[in-house]
Amino acid sequence: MCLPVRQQVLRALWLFAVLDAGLLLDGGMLYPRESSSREVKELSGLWVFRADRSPNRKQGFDEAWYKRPLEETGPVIDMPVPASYNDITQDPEIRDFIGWVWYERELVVPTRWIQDESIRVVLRVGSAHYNSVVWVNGVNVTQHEGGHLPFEAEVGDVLRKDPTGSCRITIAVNNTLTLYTLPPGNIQYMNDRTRYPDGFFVQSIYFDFFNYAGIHRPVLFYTTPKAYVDDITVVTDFSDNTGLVSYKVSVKGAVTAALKVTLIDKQGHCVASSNGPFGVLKVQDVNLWWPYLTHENPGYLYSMEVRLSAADERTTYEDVYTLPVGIRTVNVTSTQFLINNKPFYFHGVNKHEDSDIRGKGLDWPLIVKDFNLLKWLGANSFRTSHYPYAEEILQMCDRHGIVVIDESPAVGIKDIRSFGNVSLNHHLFVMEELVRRDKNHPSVVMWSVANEPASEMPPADYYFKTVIKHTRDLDPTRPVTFVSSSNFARDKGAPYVDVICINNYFSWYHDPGHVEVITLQLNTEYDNWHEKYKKPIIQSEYGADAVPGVHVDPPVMFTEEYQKVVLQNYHKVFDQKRAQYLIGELIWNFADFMTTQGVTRVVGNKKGIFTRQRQPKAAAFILKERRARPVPSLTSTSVTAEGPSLGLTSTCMQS
Ligand code: BDP
Repeated sequence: MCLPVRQQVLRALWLFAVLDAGLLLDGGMLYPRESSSREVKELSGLWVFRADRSPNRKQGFDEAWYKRPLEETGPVIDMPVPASYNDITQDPEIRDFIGWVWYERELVVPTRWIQDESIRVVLRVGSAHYNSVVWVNGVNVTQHEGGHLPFEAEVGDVLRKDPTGSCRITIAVNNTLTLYTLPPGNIQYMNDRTRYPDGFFVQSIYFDFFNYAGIHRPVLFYTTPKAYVDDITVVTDFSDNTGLVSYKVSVKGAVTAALKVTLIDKQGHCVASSNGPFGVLKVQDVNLWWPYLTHENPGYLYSMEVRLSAADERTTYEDVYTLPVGIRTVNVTSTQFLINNKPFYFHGVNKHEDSDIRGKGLDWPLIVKDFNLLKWLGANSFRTSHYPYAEEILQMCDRHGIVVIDESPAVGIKDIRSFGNVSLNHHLFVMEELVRRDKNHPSVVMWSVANEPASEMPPADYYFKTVIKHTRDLDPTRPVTFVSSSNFARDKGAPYVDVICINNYFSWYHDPGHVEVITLQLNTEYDNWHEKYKKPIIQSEYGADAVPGVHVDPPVMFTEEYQKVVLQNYHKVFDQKRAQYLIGELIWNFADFMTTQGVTRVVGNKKGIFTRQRQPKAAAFILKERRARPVPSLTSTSVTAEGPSLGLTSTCMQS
C-alpha cells in the first residue's frame, strides 16, 4: 500500500533540501565511464621512474625534469602503474625512500581529441600518495595533496598546442608526511654526528601500516563534450513497494541544457523517467538494495541514465552518463542499525589495501580474491581502515551487497599540533572530497571521520565536533562515526557521533597472555559506553597476532591457538550484547599486512585471519563457522519503537 500522495510529495521536498545541503561542494568527481559521448583511455602499464636522491630532494624541481624526457635527466628505471614503488626493486633505498619521485609516460592521443574543439580531454589520477604535481608536455596542469582520493585536470588546451597529439605526462609524487597532513607524520633530522651520518633523517608515523607510496590507482584520460554532466547526487527512499530516487544533476559548459533522466532495471526495462536537473523518480514494485546474506538477491542495482542536450552558436552537444543506483535506506536508533528498516548486524572485517610486491597498488586479481574470501567467510561488511579505498572496490561492494563503513585517512592524530586550524581545515576539505566521491554508493552506509585520535587532548573536542558536523552537513543521509581506542573515560568524540565504534585488544596490549579477563573487561566497557551515550556500539577492532604455522597448546601469544581463543572469548560477549545494543563486530584484521620495522612487528602485523598471501589461519575457520550459525537471540528482534537517534536524516524521518 502506498503512502498518501501528499506525504510522498512532502518527503520528496525534504529530500531536495538534503540534496541542496549535499551540494556545498564545487564540482563533481564522477567515476569515468565510457558512453556514446565519452571515451576512456587507461594509462596503466609501464612508466619511466626516477627517485630524486639529492640531499634536499629538490634536484628535479631545480633542474625542471618535467621540461624534457625523464631519461635525459639521468638514470631511470621501469615502474608499473598502478603500484607502490617500494617493493618493486631490490634497492632498500627505494623501499624506504622519502621525498620526491618522478614518473613519466609518453603516448599519442587520438587525433580527433586534438582537432575537435568541442571535446573536453581530462587527465585523472585515481590516487597518488601523498603530494602530487602533474605536468603535460612540460605545462603544470594540477597538483594535489592527499594520498587516497582522485584528482583531475582538463588538458585539451595543452594537448592542442602540439597538433601531432604527442603527449608526455610527468607526475612528481612525494610521500613526506607532516603534522598537518592526513595521516600526520613528522621528519626528524638526527644531528648527533657521532651516531648518525650527515643528512640522516627518519620519518615518524603514528599509524601501524607501511607508508607505501607512488601512483596507487589508475591514471587515465577521459573525454566529455564541452557541455557535460558534471555531477549527479541521488538520495533513495521507499514506501511499501514504491521506490523513490531523488536526483540532482549539475551541468557545466552550457547556460541551458535539456536533461532526460531514465531509470533502467537489470532486464533493461525503463522503470521511471523524468526531465530536468532535479526530480523524484518513482519505481513501482521496487527491488531494494539488500546486503549480502540478508536477501536472495543482494546488491540490486538500477542504471540511471542521464542524457544532456545543449547547443551554442557553433554546435550541439549530447552527453550521456550512466550511474548505478541502489535503492535503500539507513537509520540508526539507540540500539540498532537499520537497512531498509530491518536490523542489520555488521558481521565484518577491517581491511587494508596491501599485498606482496604491489603494496597499495590496485590489483584486480587481489580484489576479486578478497571478495571471494569475504563470501567464504560469510562476512557482510568491512571498514575501509584507515583511508578511502579504490572506487573500483566500492563498486564491487555495491554489486555484491557488501556494506561499507567509509573511513577518512585521519589515522594517528596524536600530536597536539595536529589539532590546529591548518589540520582542521584540511580535514574538512578531505571529508568534502570523500563525500563527493562516494556519496552515490549504496554500499556506503556510514562515514568514519577518524581512527583512534588522541581524543583526550583539549582541542579534540572542538576539532571533532566541527569535523563531524561538517560531514553531516555534507551528507545528512548517512550516520557519522569516529573510531575510539578503548578509553571510555577520556573520550571526547562520542557525544557527537551516531554510532559508537570502539577498538580494544584485551589480553593483548592490556594483560598480555590473560584471555580470562576478556569477558569481564569487555562487558564493563560496553555497559559504560551505552549507559552514558545511549547509542548503538560496533566493536570496530579486536584480535591478536598469530604467526602462521606456529602452534602451542595450551595457547601462548603469537600462536594460531591464541588468536582463536581470543576471538572465542570476545564472541561470548558479542552474543550477549547483540541482543541489547551491539550492532557489529569487525575483526582486526582480514589479512596480515606490512608495517614499518619495529620490535613488536615480525615482518608486519600478523593479526590477519588470512596470511598476506590470503591463506586462512585457524581463526578464519572460527569466524566462518560463527557466521554460518543462526543467532538464537536475534530471531525475535524487530525494529524498536524508539525514535531514531539521527534526527537529521530523511531515512530516519520515514522509519
Ligand atoms: C589499532 C589500530 C590499528 C593497528 C592495531 C594493532 O587502529 O591500525 O594495526 O591497533 O596494533 O589500535 O594491531
